[in-house]
Amino acid sequence: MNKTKYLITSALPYINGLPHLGHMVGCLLPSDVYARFMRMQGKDVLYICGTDEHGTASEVAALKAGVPVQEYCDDFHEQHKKIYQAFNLSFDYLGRTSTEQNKEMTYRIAEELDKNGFFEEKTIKQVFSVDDNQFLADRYITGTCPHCGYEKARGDQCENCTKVLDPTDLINARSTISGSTNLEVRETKHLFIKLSALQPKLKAWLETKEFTWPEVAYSIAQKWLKEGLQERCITRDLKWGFPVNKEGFEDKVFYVWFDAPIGYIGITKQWSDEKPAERSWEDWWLKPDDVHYVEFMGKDNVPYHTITFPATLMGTGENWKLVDYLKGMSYLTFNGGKFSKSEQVGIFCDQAVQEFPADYWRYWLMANAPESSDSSFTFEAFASTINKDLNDVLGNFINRVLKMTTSNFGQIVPDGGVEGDDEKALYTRLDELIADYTKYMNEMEFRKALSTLREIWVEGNNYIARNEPWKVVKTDKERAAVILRTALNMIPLFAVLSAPVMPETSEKMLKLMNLSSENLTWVKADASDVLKQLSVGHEFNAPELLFSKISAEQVEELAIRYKEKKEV
Ligand code: B3M
Ligand code: ZN
Repeated sequence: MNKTKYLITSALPYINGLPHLGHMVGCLLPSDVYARFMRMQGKDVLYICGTDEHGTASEVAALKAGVPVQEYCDDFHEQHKKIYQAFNLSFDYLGRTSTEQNKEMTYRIAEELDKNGFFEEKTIKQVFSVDDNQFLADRYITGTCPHCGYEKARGDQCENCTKVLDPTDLINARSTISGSTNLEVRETKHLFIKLSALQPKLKAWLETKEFTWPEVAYSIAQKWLKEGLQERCITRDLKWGFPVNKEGFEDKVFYVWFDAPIGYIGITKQWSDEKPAERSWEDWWLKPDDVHYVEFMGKDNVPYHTITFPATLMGTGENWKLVDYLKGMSYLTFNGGKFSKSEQVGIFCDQAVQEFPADYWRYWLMANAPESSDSSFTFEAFASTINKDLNDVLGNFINRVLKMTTSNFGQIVPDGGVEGDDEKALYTRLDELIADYTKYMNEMEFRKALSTLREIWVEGNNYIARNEPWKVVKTDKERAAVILRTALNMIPLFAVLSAPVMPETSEKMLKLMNLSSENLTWVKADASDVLKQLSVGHEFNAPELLFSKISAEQVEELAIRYKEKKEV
């Protein structure tokens, strides 16, 4: 693939409430790591995210908070932004789905679909709450999932089995607004997108992804196709949303899942409107040939991104950019159970960065990313990884090398000696590992990538342990200079390789070595060259601890405070 423009999107988190670690690892963080990696590879990256603001989720939340929904969204957009900054997410633009730009894109796409005959008007039966005097769309209705029996399924989707639902499917339905069960079924007219008419085109396109997409993404899409695509209702009887731009539907709004993915385009337009010097949004969305588009999301969002959104774009007949690679993630559980906003179980991202530096979370979450299956967070596992990988392996290596060099040669890269067989063996080993690491990052195999990164750090420690410079220096100062010089050169190498995952730590490592962290580029040369880049006599700074350990007492206390364990 020789495309150089990389369009990268993270699923747009719902604005209601704040994201927890599950959201962070489900789309935000892996997309950031990938975007950083691609930029370091010299690719032309546009990395887009935003808040998903329409729909009943935000209306319900605003209602509970007792504020107008617009105000609620303005406030929470800022809160989301702060959290993403604290996690060092490097979006080129963090936009919103409720903007004029997104309205313009939504209208444009809807008009084309309509013109091409992919809309159908239907009078349907919807649940109406007599006590609330309104139709209960999507999350305004709660009940038991007819597929899996989950009792808190919402009208649009069951979060337990991920099946997409219709509000009338629910058993024992009740109003989310008032709890009322005084519900009636009434008739109302809506717009549907004829997915069935788009099925052949969609199927042909999806088949080209068979061996390239992760299993979780491809199989979900296939399952939908096999079941046969139904018409999907894309309008709602609500106030909050984009009013439908079609005669006879002025009192309805578009369904949130219609305008949310269009939001990727609307947000790109927001970005290009604010930064006129940059290329226009059309370069990324309407001239697809030189763009490679990668989407990140949790598995529950996969049907919308493999079926409904591509079909929507295809139906316009315009040459829209469709996703090339879809990274679908499984779930992160909290001590084996669900993270829950409503029950306040789990760790929310704003709390997380108050407990530990962002890089601890970034490293742990990526090393344990729920890729092929769910993974579970526990404070014990978290502490163990931080203590072993970051403190004992990486931190300890850097600290020892800087200290040993300082006490024997001063705070400079020492001169003398020539490298021997052990250095050559090290170069070979590092070349192999770096090639693997780069490959895994390119393939977005994050768990494998991170375990390889760790192996690279381990090589540093092994090299020191094998060569014992603290002993050698007493008898052969030239040899000790070679060993420490080689080890010192590993610090900037490790900083570069760690940068996509731990940007702050990488910067600190480079600062220790008096090197700039601006515009870092990926390792291109062989280790034999890379490990000679620091010139003899180059000064470095006094070591400072990069990480600190998490004690067993801390783990115990955190587990109780975050309700991982019951207090005894
Ligand atoms: N807001 C669901 C979520 O936050 C939804 C994603 C939209 S992506 C266009 O998980
Ligand atoms: Zn279910």
